[in-house]
Amino acid sequence: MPAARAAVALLCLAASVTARAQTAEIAARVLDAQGHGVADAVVVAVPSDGDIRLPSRPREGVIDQVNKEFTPQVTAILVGTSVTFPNNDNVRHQVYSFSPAKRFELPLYAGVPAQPIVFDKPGVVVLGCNIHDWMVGYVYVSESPYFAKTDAEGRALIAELPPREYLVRVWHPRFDGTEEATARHIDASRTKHVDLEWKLPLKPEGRIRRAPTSERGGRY
Ligand SMILES: [Cu+2]
Repeated sequence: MPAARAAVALLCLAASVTARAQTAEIAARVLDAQGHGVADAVVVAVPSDGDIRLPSRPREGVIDQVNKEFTPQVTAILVGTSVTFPNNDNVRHQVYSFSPAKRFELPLYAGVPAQPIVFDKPGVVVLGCNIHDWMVGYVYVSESPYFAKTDAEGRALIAELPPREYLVRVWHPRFDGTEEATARHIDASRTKHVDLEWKLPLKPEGRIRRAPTSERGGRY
């Protein structure tokens, strides 16, 4: 019965097109109090019913050390991601964190440490280096697979959201407030595109000054 088979095929095609068309996207914009775009903010959409399905494939990330800085300075990953910390400098680093979401220390090393660090709890992990006090990095460990980091203009896109309800939050290392206070509710089953904008008060940058450079005789 070719006609019946063709009808079934058409139905399947229609169903798959509908399923694909049903995903939504969030175009987020994060601004500071003066209205300038804020880079390195993490926008995360968490299903409101708390039913989070994590992808089963292994997840890997890299946080480099270049010119005695963490690169990138802010990294957003999904919970369960293994991260390696290659050292691209010709000095040794000793990377550590005291954050409750992940306490660890990589003994003084050069090159690529053998063991990656698995970030197995959601939260913010602040990175430091015991040798270079000014080195500060942040790992945002997301409980939800739907997240993105803002670009230099403060824009981030979260695409292919299944049609459900979400709470969308923002985090930034200098945000002067709680992540929970930024939460917005959206219903991705009713719309395909949502524009969200946040204006965040940011604390001034309070970075530790770098040690003298080697040209001036510093031993770092
Ligand atoms: Cu270091």
